Amino acid sequence: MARPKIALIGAGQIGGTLAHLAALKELGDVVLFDIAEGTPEGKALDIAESGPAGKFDAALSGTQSYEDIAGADVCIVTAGVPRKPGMSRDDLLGINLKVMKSVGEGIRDHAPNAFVICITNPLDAMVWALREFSGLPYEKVCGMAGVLDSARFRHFLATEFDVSMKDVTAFVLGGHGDTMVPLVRYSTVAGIPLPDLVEMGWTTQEKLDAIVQRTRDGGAEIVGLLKTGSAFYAPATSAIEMAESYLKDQKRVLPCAAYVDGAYGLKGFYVGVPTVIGAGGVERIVEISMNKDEQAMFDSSVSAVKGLVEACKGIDSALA
Ligand code: A3D
Repeated sequence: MARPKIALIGAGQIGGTLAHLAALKELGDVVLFDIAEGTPEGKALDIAESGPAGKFDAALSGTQSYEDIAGADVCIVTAGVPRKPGMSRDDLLGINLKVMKSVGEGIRDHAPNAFVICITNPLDAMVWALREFSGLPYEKVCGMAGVLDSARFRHFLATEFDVSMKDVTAFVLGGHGDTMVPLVRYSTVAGIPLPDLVEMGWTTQEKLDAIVQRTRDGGAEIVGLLKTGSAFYAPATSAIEMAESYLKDQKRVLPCAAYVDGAYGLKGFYVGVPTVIGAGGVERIVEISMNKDEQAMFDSSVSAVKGLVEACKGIDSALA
């Protein structure tokens, strides 16, 4: 059987890391697409040359032509511009919306059967736009943010408790932005919810609150340290986890930006919710119950996402 084909649209910091991880994990052959001439070709060749020492079999190529993504099983989209210090994700809206138009049309024309994972910011609005421009089924287009935000939360918790991150589960819902909702009640160490761990004296409520805030600010913390560009190792690893679940029909329960059509009483846009990702794409949205405070945080996150989608619709008519 032929290897799956993975098209990476955008060969920048995240795109290059995605290509390396996909090759190391032998998820399939990789095509890197970018408008910057030489960048995708150079990264593809460099990673291909690491194959003998890295002990993987995967074909890698770089291109400026959408024809080369033909028949892709998975497309991961990072094309666009990342944040600079002092910028919010939302500042990227206008410029990256134009990019989503060309990328969406490229995928529509050449890889209409692909499972598409958007990473470009502002995430919840860009994945909505990408779906609109590509016209692909809603369940085949989703956004990566929740896996990353939850991974950051898990990392901070594992460090605080001095336990393996493998035993820490955590849920972060809502939009990928300052209003994201780390759900403390649904986050556990080996099944023990965080509030119980506070009672057991493993940490204090103050420390837990600080970890929640650090998770919300996780992207900005890296932007501040790097000074040019934003995080790329953890975002790429998170998207690869989603792609792998699709390609291997693992049916992992992963938080991602999914299209809501009635779930959580919401309709008509993308927002971060727990999902099941398998061969059908986003096969299911898991509806958890929220208490009053959690619901209020989720509602405010949803209204921030809706505002961005409305702003896109305004610019979108100008792009038409
Ligand atoms: P960067 O290294 O700048 O790569 C972006 C690439 O996109 C560059 O190589 C550009 O040449 C290319 N590009 C620009 N326009 C086009 C186009 N029209 N078609 C094809 N390629 C194009 O950025 P990055 O890889 O660090 O980040 C990529 C995106 O991911 C940014 O929008 C970030 O804000 C976003 N991001 C999202 C998360 C989430 O958790 C959602 C995390 C980190 C970064």
